[in-house]
Amino acid sequence: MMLTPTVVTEFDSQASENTETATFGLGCFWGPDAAFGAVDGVVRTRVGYAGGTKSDPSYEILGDHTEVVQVEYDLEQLSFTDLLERAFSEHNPYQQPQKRQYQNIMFTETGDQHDQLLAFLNESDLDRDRLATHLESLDQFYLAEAYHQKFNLRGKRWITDVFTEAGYDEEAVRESPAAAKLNAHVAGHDVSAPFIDQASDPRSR
Ligand code: MHO
Repeated sequence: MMLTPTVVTEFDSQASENTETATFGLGCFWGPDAAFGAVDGVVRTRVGYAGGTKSDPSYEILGDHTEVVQVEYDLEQLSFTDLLERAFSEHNPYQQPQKRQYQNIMFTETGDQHDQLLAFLNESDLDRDRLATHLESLDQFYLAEAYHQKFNLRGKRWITDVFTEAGYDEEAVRESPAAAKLNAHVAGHDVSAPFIDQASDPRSR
């Protein structure tokens, strides 16, 4: 299936509405944005800042916040525990980067997520005494600037032109399930979506 404006809008209109969000700090947020976008059952991704006290942080004036990815997932296809497994495979839980900007933090947003986190830690073979990853409850998530969202799509005109033609503005691309899959695909992740086979740069065909 070719990547066309119609394919994109149809894919997006079929996205599950039975979703919840999960938020993780895993270093520079461009990477986990793409890694989680690849996961079946992940409907949307967005990047932002959390974990600090400064109000309205920005990339330039981050204050005490950390870069985070917010993952919106289909509750029929994925559990918070599934995402935790993925998040722990995306970082070294026994080390923290020096910069607060890049801390590894597993946030929980609900009591149920907190219960799943405790169960996950109990059942995993992680050495709790050496665990450096922070466990926090999410206070507030601040969206990052548009130019950080779906960063791997930046400059990929053969993709972004399709969204423009479909009438998407930057915010709509950020919220697009198709864009999350394409962002993961161009970052090199295995993605299953009907338009992915054909989604290659025309210059490399
Ligand atoms: N400035 C670094 C990290 C960016 S990330 C959004 C880089 O260009 O790789 O913090």
